Amino acid sequence: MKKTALITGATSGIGRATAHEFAKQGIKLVLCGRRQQRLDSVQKALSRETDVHTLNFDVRDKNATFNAIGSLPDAFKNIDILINNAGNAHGLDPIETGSTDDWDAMIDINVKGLLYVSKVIIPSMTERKSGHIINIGSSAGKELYPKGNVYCASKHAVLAITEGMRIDLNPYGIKVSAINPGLVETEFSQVRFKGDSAANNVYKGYKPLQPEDIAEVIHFAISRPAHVNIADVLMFCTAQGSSTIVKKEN
Ligand code: NDP
Ligand code: 8X3
Repeated sequence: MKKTALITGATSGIGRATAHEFAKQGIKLVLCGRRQQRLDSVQKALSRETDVHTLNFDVRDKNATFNAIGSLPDAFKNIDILINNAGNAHGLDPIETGSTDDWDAMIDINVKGLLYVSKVIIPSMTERKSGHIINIGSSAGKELYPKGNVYCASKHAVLAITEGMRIDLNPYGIKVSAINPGLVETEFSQVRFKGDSAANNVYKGYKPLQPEDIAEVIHFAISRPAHVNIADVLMFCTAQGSSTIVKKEN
């Protein structure tokens, strides 16, 4: 039987590339995001390859998240694979001048949003004693960098939650993985810098990871045999040595 995957943040970047990768493999898709036009266009692009259902909700809104996922039609409601990908950075400021609105956004989306989505889906996995949850963490979840403070904290939390899930869901045979990329060329920096031109320089002078690179590794993780769980992956582009070391051409 075809597996069903729910991907948050499927309107852009890593989530959208993962939707394309999964569609190639015939995996049924529940694609989530807030931008309806994007959801419609991804659905249109992939419907020839697989069955696609879209859900428009903001992961910060607990009730909207519960209602949207709770409304899934029978054909899509048994989620086998959950990709907790929705997330972003807001601002790059030292702790003493950081904006509390930015802090709220990162904690609410990257941490609480991931928990809300998981909260609705986990019961159907524990009931069926199967499932795979992949949380998209970051190299920022393993290593701090200057001005990364709250974004890094949110991704450290994602890694702690991933380990906690793996321990608590162990009796049910549910796989839990974290995929942690370094610099990936997506809309991430446009969001972080709020459209400021600083975003344009982030991926210049070297070849960053592409969203498809992450999607391939996510697909590798979900396609291992039943006894294998890829628990944690750290991915950098070749030019990146650490969060603060990137070899750039002049
Ligand atoms: P993008 O900005 O390209 O994609 C972010 C996705 O998250 C969009 O589809 C967006 O959809 C969705 N999203 C954002 N906020 C919300 C919200 N409040 N409710 C619902 N959906 C939301 O960035 P990436 O693809 O790069 O980011 C995906 C994940 O990868 C994030 O968790 C990020 O932290 C992580 N990551 C990114 C790296 C990078 O360098 N790019 C490196 C390491 C990790 P919409 O706006 O339609 O709601
Ligand atoms: C995104 C990678 O280095 O911009 O999580 O934090 S970084």
